[in-house]
Amino acid sequence: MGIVSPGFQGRPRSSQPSLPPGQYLTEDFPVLSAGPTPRVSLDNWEFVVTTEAGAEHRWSWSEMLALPNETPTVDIHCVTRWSKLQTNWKGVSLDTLLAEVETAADYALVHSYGGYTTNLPLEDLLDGQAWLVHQYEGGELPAEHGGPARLLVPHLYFWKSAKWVRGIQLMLTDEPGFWETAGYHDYGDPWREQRYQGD
Ligand SMILES: Nc1nc2c(c(=O)[nH]1)N[C@H]1C(S)=C(S)[C@@H](COP(=O)(O)O)O[C@H]1N2
Ligand SMILES: [Mo]
Repeated sequence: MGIVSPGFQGRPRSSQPSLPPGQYLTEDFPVLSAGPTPRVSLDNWEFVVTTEAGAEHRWSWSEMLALPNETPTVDIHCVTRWSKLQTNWKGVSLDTLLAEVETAADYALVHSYGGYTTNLPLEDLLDGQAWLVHQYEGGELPAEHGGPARLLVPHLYFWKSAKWVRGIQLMLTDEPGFWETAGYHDYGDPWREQRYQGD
C-alpha cells in the first residue's frame, strides 16, 4: 500500500476510544492489595447493609447466591494506569440488594473484611452500575482478587471496587475511605482522570 507512514502503527494504545486518558491496556490481571488477603469462610460470610437510621439488612452466602444473579461484561480501570477490557463477572446487582432498603442517604461507605473502606455516592451503586460479584471468568473469584465476593463498580477507578466486601454503610454525609483519606480523589471518574484530590 505504501501510504501508511512508518511509525503510524505505533500509535499509543491509549488513543483507543475504549481507554480513558492516561490508561494502558493489560491482558493479565494485576493484584493490588493494601494489606494481607483476609480469609473468610463461607459459613461465616455475611453481607450487611446498614442504613443511616441503624437498620440492618443481612444476607448469608446461600441467601446471596439465591438472589437473581447477573453476568456483567465490563471494562475496568485502575488508577495505577492499567485497564482491562471486557472482563466477565457473575454476581448480584446492588439494585437487587438495595431494593427493600428504606433510606434517605446520599452516600455509601463500603467496608471490607480486613478493614479496607471506600466511599461513593449511593446513586453510583444503583441503576445497573454496581454488583456484588463472586465469580470471575467462569470460576470462583480468587481470594487475591477479593473472593469470596467483592464489589464491582466499573465506571469508577478500581479502588472503589472493594475486595472481600463485608457491607455497605448508608450515610447522609460523605465520609472518605482508605485511599480517599490518603489523597485519592473522592469520586474517581477515569474518563475525567480524577486520580487525586484536586484533579
Ligand atoms: N479490600 C480491599 N479492596 C481493594 C483494595 C484493597 O487493598 N483492599 N485495593 C483496591 C485497588 S487500589 C484496586 S486497583 C483493586 C485491585 O483489584 P485486583 O487486585 O483484583 O486487581 O482493588 C481495590 N479494592
Ligand atoms: Mo488501584
